[in-house]
Amino acid sequence: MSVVSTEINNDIAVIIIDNPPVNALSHAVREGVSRAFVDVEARDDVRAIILCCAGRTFCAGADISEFGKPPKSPSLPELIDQMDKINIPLIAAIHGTALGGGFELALCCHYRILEASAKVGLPEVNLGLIPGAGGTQRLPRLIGVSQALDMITSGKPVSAEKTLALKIADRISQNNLKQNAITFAEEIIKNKQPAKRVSDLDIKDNSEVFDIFAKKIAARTRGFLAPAAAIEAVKAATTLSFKEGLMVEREQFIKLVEGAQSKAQCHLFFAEREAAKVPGIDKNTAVYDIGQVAVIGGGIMGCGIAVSFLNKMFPVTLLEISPDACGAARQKITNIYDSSVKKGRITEDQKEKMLAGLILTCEYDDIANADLVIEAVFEKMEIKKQVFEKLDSVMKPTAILATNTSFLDINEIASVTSRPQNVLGLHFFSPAHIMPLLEIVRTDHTSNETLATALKLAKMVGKTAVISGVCYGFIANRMSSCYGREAGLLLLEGADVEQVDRVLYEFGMPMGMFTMLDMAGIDIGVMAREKLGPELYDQRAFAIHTALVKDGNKGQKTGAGFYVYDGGQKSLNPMVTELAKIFADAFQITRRTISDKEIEERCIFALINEGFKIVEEGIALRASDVDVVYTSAFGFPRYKGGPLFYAEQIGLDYVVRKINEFAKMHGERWWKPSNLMIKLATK
Ligand code: 3H9
Repeated sequence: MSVVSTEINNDIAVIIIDNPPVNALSHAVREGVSRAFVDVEARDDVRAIILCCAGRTFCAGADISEFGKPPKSPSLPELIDQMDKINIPLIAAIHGTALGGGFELALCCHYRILEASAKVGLPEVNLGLIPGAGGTQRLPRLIGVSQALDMITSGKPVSAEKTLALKIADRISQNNLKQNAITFAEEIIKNKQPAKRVSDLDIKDNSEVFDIFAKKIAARTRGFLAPAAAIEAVKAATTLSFKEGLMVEREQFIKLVEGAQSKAQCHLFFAEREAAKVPGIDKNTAVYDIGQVAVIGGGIMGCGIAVSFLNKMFPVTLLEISPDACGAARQKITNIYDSSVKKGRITEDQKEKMLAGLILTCEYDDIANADLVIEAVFEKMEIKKQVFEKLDSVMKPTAILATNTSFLDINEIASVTSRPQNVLGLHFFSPAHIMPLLEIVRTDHTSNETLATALKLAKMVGKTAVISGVCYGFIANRMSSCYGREAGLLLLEGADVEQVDRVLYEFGMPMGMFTMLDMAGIDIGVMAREKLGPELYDQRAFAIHTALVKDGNKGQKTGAGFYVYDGGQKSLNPMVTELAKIFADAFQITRRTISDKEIEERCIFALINEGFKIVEEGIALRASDVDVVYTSAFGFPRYKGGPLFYAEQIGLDYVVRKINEFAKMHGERWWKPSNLMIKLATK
């Protein structure tokens, strides 16, 4: 069956793209649309052409899986060039999302009608690219340079309502898009409205805007090449002819699509979707209906989790131990919403609607009918077991019992229930209502139905789900503790806090290790390690942390940690250098000058090695899942594709060689290379 068809309705041709699931502009689609235009233009009875899509959405852009393969004509720019020469009025009828090349097709049409729920956008920056089929030249002509820069460099889609205000849309369709598009076309024909090309519109030279805009987005886009390239291309739209501007756009696009960043970001695009695919679970696996959600514990995590569900209009009952604790939890949740209103993310009305779904209680009986309960109480096995015993006795038989534990053995937690098949980990990251990752931890007994329900739920609440097996720290925190261990050891060996932080920041992490610890509170890790046996961590690496906390230096919240915070000024805490010398002596570590390269490789290769071990042990289903976890949970630079993708790019044989060197220098306890990595390196 052809992916493009044409219907003739009197003097209106309707070209329909039908390439499930998202009408990506594959070669077959481009060829089909191109031929359809030729055929329609050859007729003498067609006076308007509608371009629309079947299925759930308008085109979601170029077919990303074709990037890196030999180009096949007609390319998208060739197709759009062909469309720009058509003199019959062209109308794009948009439902779902018109993204990237899909939106560029619509921008090349002369008129646009959008379904009220539709969105349009140019998300190419998320793939390390810029729009490559005229988007950087047409959009600023249509909506002005500032708005276009915003849309192109943020990649965020805009609503139909906004497209009307921006004059991207000529009309909004409340229902029956196709019929409304035909009515619109009839009006255009009747009024003899011309073929209104965006490429013919004037554009104002706005030279002063670009530098200001580049500065405004500098922090957010640090390290990414695409946003600066997008600014260059839009600038060309203001200084050059349309045709010359297209050439600048093309040049930038090709440079990016052939570069490492785009390959890394496209890897993550597919990895994030692959992560939700679990062998043995498919669309036929039964899922439980989740209507009511309960959360146990109104701390920061519990409240953030509650907000994640309230945001999607799930009724949530939050259980706390006393009326005072209930009041405090309600206040925390209200504060989160107040801050969202203040930032303009939601309206007061939306806040009220979401908060209306919240019930606070101290009685387990009040949550007995919930379909899902997520426990977020103190991180102590005895307490968690008590909670799960209670949940097992009160919750309805089909309820899913989830724990938000970051480290504890969920098999052990599940063992106190009579329904271990319904127990799993739902590990959110703080702040839970903002961070995109959800680690779904499968125990030895979690049923496929429970897992499939969790995967579906993750999608419903807008989280990127990754499945992890049970191990200490699961995927994210197990990797992170290796990274933290090396940073801590480096301090004893002679590096200073600022050097380690600078190197990691320059590598592309959002902040250095010690800045992060100061922000989060050093005491959290110190408390967690108190319960661990020495076999699970390197006491030397965290000796400074413990000593700092003992002295009341817990980080930013106490005015001092690894740094001292004085009226907004941050400086190195001299105590840390002293402690480093004392502990180096105590552990017989010789202090030396440490190069930036060693700091980077010690911290990053520790992550990589642990990541491969996690795959080797079957804790993660695949290497790309590890990449998704570390980019989503800890800000590993997306333009490097995640730790394991990055390792492949720099050469696995090199990484193995360095790890062997580290093993010789520092012992095999932490530096035994993963067998899987060795195997892959010698392939
Ligand atoms: C571009 O357009 C460049 C041009 O400027 C210039 C060219 C010269 N290609 O996300 P979902 C697959 S760059 C190929 O789960 P949803 C996806 O992998 C492109 N495949 O659905 C998945 O496959 P599977 C700019 C694609 O409903 C399936 O479709 N466009 C593409 O949650 C369902 O996807 C973008 O960056 C694609 N373009 O969300 C938009 N898109 O089932 C990227 C999706 O085997 N797409 N697939 O795992 C999206 O943002 C979301 O997919 C969308 C739907 C919002 C559309």
